[in-house]
Amino acid sequence: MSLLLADYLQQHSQQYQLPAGLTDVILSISQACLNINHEVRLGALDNILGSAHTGNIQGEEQKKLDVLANQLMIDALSANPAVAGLASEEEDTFVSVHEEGNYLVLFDPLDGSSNIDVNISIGTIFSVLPKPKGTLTTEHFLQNGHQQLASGYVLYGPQTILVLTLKHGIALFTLNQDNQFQLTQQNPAIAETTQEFAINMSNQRHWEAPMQQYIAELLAGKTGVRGKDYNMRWVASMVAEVHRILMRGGIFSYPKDNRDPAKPGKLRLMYEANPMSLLIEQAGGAATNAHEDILSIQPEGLHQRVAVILGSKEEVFYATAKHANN
Ligand code: AHM
Ligand code: MG
Repeated sequence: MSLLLADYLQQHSQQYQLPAGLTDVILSISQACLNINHEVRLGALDNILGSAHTGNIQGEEQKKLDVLANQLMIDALSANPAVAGLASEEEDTFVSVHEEGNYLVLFDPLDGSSNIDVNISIGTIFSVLPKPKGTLTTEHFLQNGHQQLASGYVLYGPQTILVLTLKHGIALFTLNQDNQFQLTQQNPAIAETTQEFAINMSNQRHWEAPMQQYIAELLAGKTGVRGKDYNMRWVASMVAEVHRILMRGGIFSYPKDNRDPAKPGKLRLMYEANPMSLLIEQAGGAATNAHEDILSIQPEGLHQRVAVILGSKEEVFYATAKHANN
């Protein structure tokens, strides 16, 4: 298992006849993540903690590291002629890169921003789409999640781990002492059943009735209709939650709530929900917005928000079915 990322990509691309240039795009993303990782590891030593005193288009306060990670991604992708354009959670609109490029890259440069300053796991999430013909427009990015050619994340945790799918299974790489991503696991399978859930319970009173009922059933444990006790976890970094689910199963939800009708959920379809849902499906799990598969949703805007329920199949189907008449 001493295969490095570049060798893995070459082998994988030959085996599955992947389109030219795709693996180079993955290498550019991984290079940006190495640079982000370097900054994350230095923290206060490189003055990267704290607020940037700016806001993004979604009205969220940006941390210094949000801004820096975004720039590192843009720099690495702009240097790759195969990239036609990119879209980021931190940019107002898409960015045109190379007219001749064949790929669009969408990303959340620094996921779990509230955890930056407290030294808890954070990550970078990415999605690669084919570039349709013609001068780049927003519509070119609004492809459903099934159209993704690749997706993945880098988790800046106790170890730095890259998790990648090119739609032929999943590969996990751990950053080694030579600062290179080394293959350490392939094709983890998410258990169909689970006794662990992740949700921000402080929002409970804002959820729709079916989600309230579902979580009440889990909390009732052995004495309730589910007949088993459940454990709860909430890291507040989606990357860390998805990684836990890949490793030991579970269900994660950031449901729709009634705080702001313009925001059906907190997470972003294009930068968070779609790339994570592709990984989860490749690992045998499921991902819905409580009504339909996330990957089938026709996007209407770059920064569109969506409700998310993902993880172990049986649990996701159970929670989704509760919303059937909603
Ligand atoms: P971010 O991209 O601004 O960091 O927001 C996304 C994060 C997810 O990683 C996490 O699941 C969720 O927001 C946490 O939200 P909350 O702070 O409401 O618990
Ligand atoms: Mg995020």
